[in-house]
Amino acid sequence: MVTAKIRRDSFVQYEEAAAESRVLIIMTGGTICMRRSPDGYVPAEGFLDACLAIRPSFNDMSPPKELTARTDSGEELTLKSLRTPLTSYHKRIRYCVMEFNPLLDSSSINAKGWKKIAWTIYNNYKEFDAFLVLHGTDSLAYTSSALSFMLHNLGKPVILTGSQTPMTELQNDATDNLLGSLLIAGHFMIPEVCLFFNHELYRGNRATKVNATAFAAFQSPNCPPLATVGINTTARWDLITRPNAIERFSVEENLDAHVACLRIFPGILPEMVEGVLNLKNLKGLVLETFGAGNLPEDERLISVLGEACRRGIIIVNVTQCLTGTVSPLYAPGTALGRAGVVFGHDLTSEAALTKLIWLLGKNLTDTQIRFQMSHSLRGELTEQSQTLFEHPGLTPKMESLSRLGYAIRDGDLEEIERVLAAQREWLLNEVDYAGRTPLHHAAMQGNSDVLRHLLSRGASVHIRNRENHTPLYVAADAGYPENVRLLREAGGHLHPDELELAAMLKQKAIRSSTSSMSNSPVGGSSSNADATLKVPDEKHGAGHAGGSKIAVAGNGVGKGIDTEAADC
Ligand code: ASN
Repeated sequence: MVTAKIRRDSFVQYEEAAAESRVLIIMTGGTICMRRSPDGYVPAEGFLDACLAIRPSFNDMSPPKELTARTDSGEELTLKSLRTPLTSYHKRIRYCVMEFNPLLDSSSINAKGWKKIAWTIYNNYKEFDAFLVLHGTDSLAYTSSALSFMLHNLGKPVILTGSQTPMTELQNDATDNLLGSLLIAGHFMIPEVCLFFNHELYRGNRATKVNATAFAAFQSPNCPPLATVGINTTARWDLITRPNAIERFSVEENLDAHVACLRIFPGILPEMVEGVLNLKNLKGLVLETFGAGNLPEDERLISVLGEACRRGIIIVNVTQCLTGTVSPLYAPGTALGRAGVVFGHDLTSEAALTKLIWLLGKNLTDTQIRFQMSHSLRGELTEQSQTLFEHPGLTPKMESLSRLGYAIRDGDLEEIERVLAAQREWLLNEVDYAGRTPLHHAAMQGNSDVLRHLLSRGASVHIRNRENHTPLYVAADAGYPENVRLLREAGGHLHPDELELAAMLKQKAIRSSTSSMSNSPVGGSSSNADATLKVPDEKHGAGHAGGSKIAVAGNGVGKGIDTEAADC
């Protein structure tokens, strides 16, 4: 009896101790939130209460908590949050929904809407572990492509999803799409802009809508899914790209939408193409050609295109086919290349168009834009020489991970490189029994070269260990200022909860140092109260200068966290 009670109690404790990840759901509109009306489906407000609160898989019925979030313009909102039941990864996901006003059918979204989403993510980057963007399916692949370029040095998951039928309908795909993306966002550190649909997670700039009515509405024709949700969720860590510059997350919002897209068809006349190329202020054109990059053999057509290239219009050749790449395989394609048209390899039209809009906004020279258009910047195209890495025959993960652990401890950069060789960067996101990644280990030791090296290989600064701490907290707690500096430069930040914890530890330390002073015959202070470390204040989001000074003297909790006013 007693043993059973102890077992039950410790099980309850185990369940209660589960970590929570925080996800911000940004609702832009689309079918997922629509309701029937006499005029047909229209977007409707109140998604959290109408669609999520009533479903047990989205609501464990614990009392809703209020979370603070910021709009794209920085205005602070208090939002009701709900929590999922315990997941099979022993976590719960807490989320809230920020609704845009007005909610849009996605056929009306444009660059202004992309900026609004980008700044909403930026302004909430520190408070949430991941972001879900709910969006209509019609232009979903355009928005996910655009965001993949605009979100620079993204270190956290941003997943876009929507549905073909509203969540309020009995038979719908919205529930699965939303739950699947929420589970991936809450558990997997995939620091890319992704599109989730019908159990598959695609790189956002590789996806395209292929079906107007089926639930399997999207495909990623030239790049396998980054993750697949089934009984188990499997991620292709070998394909996932990560920022590898030691720089913070930022938004590149300058977009120049003076672009057009033209589909070549049999019998197209040169004057039609000329008409488009003479549009006022046109700066770029995505040319959807036949097969491997062909168009009708007509000298006038080539000369119209060549003349536009000489005027500085950037013309990008992509294929009308769903799969495959353009290349100078046939004479007309070669002629296009000679005329100055850029080969877009296997870019989707959505990715080509949005990449062009983004590059044109960056104040680059024509040569730079042409070069960048035909090279992969965010994994959006397959450069011809690139071979995709497959890893079925690897040595066991744990063996590599423990070799890496020893190399980090010993500061042996050569061994680290050997273990990470052959593109095994996926190892960087693996965790040990305490949920620590190699970066957590590196943060806890004094050789900052090791930390720098792992960061430059793409290690994420945002993964939390079992105690819910990122490498930055661990470095601060261990007392390594150089590690703290590097991690902050790479975009690491403290969560408001960690600041709260730091404040509580401070109180505890003050109490115990006061009592030890009164007990001490020489009136000393606690042993390592002076070994504090400066961590700039994280409490304020973008655009908030200043902050509080919370000095926490370590007292049995490492050397302590000291947060100090700084503009982050
Ligand atoms: N027209 C809708 C939209 O794109 C289609 C959908 O979401 N399934 O907003």
